[in-house]
Amino acid sequence: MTDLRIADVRITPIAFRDPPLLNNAGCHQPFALRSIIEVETEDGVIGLGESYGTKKLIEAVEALAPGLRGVAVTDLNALWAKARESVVGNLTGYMGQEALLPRVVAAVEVAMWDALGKALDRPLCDLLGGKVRTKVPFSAYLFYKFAGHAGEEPDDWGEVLTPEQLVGEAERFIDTWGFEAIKLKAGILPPEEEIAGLEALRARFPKAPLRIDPNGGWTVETTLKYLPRLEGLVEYLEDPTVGIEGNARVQARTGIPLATNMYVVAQEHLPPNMKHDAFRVILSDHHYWGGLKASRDLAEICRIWGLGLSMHSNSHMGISLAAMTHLAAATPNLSYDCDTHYPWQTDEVIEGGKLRIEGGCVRVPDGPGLGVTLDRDALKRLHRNYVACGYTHRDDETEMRRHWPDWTFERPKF
Ligand code: GKR
Ligand code: MG
Repeated sequence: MTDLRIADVRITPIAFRDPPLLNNAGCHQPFALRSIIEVETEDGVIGLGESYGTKKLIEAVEALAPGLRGVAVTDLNALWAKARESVVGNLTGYMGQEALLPRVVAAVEVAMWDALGKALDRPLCDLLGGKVRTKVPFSAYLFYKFAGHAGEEPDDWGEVLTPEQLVGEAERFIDTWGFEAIKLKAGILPPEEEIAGLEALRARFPKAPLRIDPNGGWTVETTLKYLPRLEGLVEYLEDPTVGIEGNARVQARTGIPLATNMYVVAQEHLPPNMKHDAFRVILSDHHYWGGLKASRDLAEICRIWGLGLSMHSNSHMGISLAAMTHLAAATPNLSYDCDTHYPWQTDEVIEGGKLRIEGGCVRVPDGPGLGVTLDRDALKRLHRNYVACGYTHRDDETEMRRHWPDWTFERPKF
């Protein structure tokens, strides 16, 4: 075997339809952005990755790409070193280099792993430590939503703003995909209404593990006020309020584990988190933790320090889902069902269409590497969407005001 050196790195931005889902930052726009990364070796093996579709990320990967020529696909140290030079040297802006660097590394790193797996004819989970499970459980990710995008006809989910509508959404999720755990995205309606929604879900699904995620939308005082109704109702409470210290004040008053994908998002946040005992569950995400190797390292840190581990998501396609599934399959101490937005997306960029979710689980794809192949016609079509929609970043706040003109972003809000 050759030493699998990189000949070329390409990134293609794409956009796909996304429903008007609500969160503390506003409303999803009609199109979600993503990018598809290809790492091609000198032997012509092509590894795939998927990441964010923001202009900053795309420009950063494009700036890094030429410097990766000749680097072995196994050389993650070289990837980090070159990314550190490239990102620090060339980019500043709203997304600080600390946040951008691990995102840029992750975007390319997954494609390097995929190329290695394809060259060795081994599935990725074998290279990440070995498969401890053949299928990975995901949760039903419920959102409040508008009936349709501003100025458009209602979509086939319709409006979800009341407990009854929420139960209807959950029924469809569970009937179609068989999920067991249920997550509710919160921080939009007054907490009283959202907790009533959660209680309605409990009444309809007495055994389902439940979670609620206000994305820092509640004050400490509001969270403390509602703790008695959440005790015994949720398996974890995700980012109820703002910051490590604010959440530590909540954690000190409850046995419900607090979980985060907002305030422990890099290794340097772990020591203050342990010091303050803010979050007892980390929602990992290889897209911003620096890739699959860094996420395996994070899992080890969680194991050593006795933290629970679950997985965060954003709107995504099947390449990300395949990477999340391989990572989860190779992570022994994954203690909760993972998040995924995948059911909300109707489009796909891989051959064969959408990956199947059955019994709430995704089977680890067969085949080498990630086990998925790029559908080049779909890639072209979704790239045309990207050009046509003209977005350069996600803007939930502006989108929200198309529906509720007086709405303002506040965190905490309630
Ligand atoms: O898609 O609106 C959304 C979510 O709110 C997403 O942006 C979050 O990053 O799913 C995420 C979360 O768990 O916080
Ligand atoms: Mg969250």
